[in-house]
Amino acid sequence: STITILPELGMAEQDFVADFKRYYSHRLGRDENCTSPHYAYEALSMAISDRLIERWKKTYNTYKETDCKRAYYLSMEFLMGRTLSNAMLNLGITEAVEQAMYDLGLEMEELVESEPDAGLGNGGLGRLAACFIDSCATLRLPVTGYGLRYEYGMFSQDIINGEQVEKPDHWLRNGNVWEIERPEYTHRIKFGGRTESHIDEFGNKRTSWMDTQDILAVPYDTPIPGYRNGTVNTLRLWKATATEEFNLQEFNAGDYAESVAAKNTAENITMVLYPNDANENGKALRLRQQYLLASASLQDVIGSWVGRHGNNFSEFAAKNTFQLNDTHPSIAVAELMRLLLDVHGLVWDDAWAITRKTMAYTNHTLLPEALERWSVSLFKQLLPRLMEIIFDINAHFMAEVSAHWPGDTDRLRRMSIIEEGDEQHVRMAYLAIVGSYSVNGVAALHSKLLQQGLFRDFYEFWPDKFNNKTNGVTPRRWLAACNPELAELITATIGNGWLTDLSQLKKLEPFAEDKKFRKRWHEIKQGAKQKLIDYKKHEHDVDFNVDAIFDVQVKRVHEYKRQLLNVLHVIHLYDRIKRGDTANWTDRCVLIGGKAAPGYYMAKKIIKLINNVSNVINSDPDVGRKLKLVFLPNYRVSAMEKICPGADLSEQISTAGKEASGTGNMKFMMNGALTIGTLDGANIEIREEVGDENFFLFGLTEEQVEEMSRHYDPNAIINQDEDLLRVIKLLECGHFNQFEPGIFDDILASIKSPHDPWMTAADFRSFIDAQKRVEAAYKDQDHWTKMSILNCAASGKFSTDRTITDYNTEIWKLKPVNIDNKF
Ligand code: 26V
Repeated sequence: STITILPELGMAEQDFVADFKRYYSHRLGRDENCTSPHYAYEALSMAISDRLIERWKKTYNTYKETDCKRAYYLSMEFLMGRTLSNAMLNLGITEAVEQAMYDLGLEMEELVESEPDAGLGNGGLGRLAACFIDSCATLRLPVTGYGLRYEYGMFSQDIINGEQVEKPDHWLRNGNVWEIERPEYTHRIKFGGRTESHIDEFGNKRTSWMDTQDILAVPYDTPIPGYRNGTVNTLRLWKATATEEFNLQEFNAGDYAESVAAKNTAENITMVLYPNDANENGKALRLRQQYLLASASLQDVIGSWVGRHGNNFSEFAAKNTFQLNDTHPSIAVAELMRLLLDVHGLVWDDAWAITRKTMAYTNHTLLPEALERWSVSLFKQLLPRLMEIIFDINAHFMAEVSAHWPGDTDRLRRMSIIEEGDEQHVRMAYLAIVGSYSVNGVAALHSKLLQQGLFRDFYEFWPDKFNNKTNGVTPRRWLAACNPELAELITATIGNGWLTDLSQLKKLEPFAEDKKFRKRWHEIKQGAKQKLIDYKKHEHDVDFNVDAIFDVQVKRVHEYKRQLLNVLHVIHLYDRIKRGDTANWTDRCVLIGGKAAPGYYMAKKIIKLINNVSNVINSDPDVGRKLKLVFLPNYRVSAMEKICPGADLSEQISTAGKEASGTGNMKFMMNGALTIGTLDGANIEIREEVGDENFFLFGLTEEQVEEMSRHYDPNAIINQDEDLLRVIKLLECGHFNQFEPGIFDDILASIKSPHDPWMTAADFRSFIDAQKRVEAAYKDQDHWTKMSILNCAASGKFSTDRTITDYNTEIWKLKPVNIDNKF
């Protein structure tokens, strides 16, 4: 055969194939008798990973040599999903590799599908971290992600008898070819023990933290390639291990089993991701996780600082900045103080000045139940030295506040990092604000509400600290990789500049008027819908209809996100069919997916309701093709990659003021879905970008929600709305739970409660009306396609390249670093 040179691979296809074969047969020990695609996936990933390593080392060394300012993204969650396709895309070798695999008789899709998701996150916050580090590498910014290497990621969701059943996600069972263990960068982490103080030779108080039970944090690094630019950044995840394989003392005393068991206690710390995106209050293990992340990451950065500068920290803040992904890693504020004071001998004022110039904090939620508070007694027991430092920080801070507002004791009480009460608590958000130079929200409305509500006192004190950074998503994964047909059409139309400058999608706008272009756009959308059907067919016994509106809501299940409102609309449509009110009907297929926190009773009830309603509707011959409702089990990153290209309508229907930003809304928009949504989070900015005529707006505004909550009367609303009354009556008479009496009573009660914070009944009518506008619009397919194109064309703002550029110019102030290389 002839030699095919694949320039993108930097080598001949034959050589790449030889690498693949060598890994497959020699490293993995498989041959043609092996039927599992997993090993071919592994061999291929190893061959590709080889192509990243040189660039990775080069990037690492360049950062070191140029001594550039660097940023560290501290996050308890990195919801990475799969790596293979993304690595190929960013290296620019997708087609070459596909060709090579094809020539070997292997089905690329099968290999890609055999990679497990790295589900090391709950939802929006974790996925945002993953998109951020992709954009940092693409923008050539020297940014390292620091997180935890959970042995078990986000649970896998089964639906049994309509209910969520959680299964542990042992994602590392078959190894992880993308990571490299680096035991040489292990750090020691202290827990427990006690402190002792003395006065040093210069009259400064010095404290030792002693008699601690230590564990080790071992880093595992994953390469993060930029988009075709030679940069390969690092995601460093910590695994907890025991200090010594065998505790010799106990071993010699004959307690062999005890000493091995101690290893277990240590390794438990990074065993499992907490699967809650709201309250998990007071769990000691969670605090241990947080401290491990903060301490190991800071020791890592300070360790290399000291290696170069010794104990001279005068330039530390100028060269290093830490972005805290919510309050989860905010104990880093106190840990940096401890390291500077106790380990490196700085005095308080110097250490504090450095800390305050080094830390930056992002808030991701206004929900009070998600705001972290730790009981002082637990804190003291687990981290006595850190607790002392927090009290000291607070004392200094309280003095600052009283100097500014003398005699205002109420303000002192309100702003104190320590909340008084039956039991004292540490308010982690306040620690983060006091200890950092930047505080940001994740969408314009959210940032405004932080300033006027939750953090009002702090905003008054330090207005300049506060800023907004509207979220985004990476267009590589969320358009180029997940929707190659659409990406190809876009590139053929406007060139490929959009991949690194998403604002160029604007150039698509005039093509909305081009009939041929619209036809192609529509074909691609229909193709994506068909693919989604094919992918779901084997799981669901449902007769999908590719011409129906694909109406999609996928996200964590939470009352504020109002999956319930969505179901009420579906029940209303069903009711219309049953009573024969189907003139001018538009067929609709409603897809809902998402996980509930295992302890979240109402969220689990909502999942059960969706499944029960789905069973009734989908099996009713009167309904037929007019309406389908499907619950998509085990929603995760790799599922969204298949779902978002096939969506017509994106449901973003949270109660106004409750969704900080949303990012699923952006993925759908980029893929040409239209949004039905409230004036909440980034929806507001999406609507601003695309124009009201291309967006289905409904619902109360945040102010109206606030106002109405003072005299909310859902029963009056229900009684005055015949359609809603009928829906409620269908639920009340047990139409969807004939053999399970009473199971939806709590849901009904929540809708009817004057204290329902989510105001589901209040927005029902407006939602139904907006859905009617959707149906009318969908009838004119050509016009719908126009709007679909305009949505994609207007999505440029929602690239994390823009978000990260904003973080960098306004907060981090890093210079891009060019990695020159010969590859
Ligand atoms: C809180 C907790 C509490 C303790 C247990 C574990 C845990 C895990 C996560 C959280 C906070 C979740 C906050 C969150 O995910 N916020 C979402 O952030 C997205 C990215 O900024 C944003 O788009 C969503 O609107 C917001 O809900």
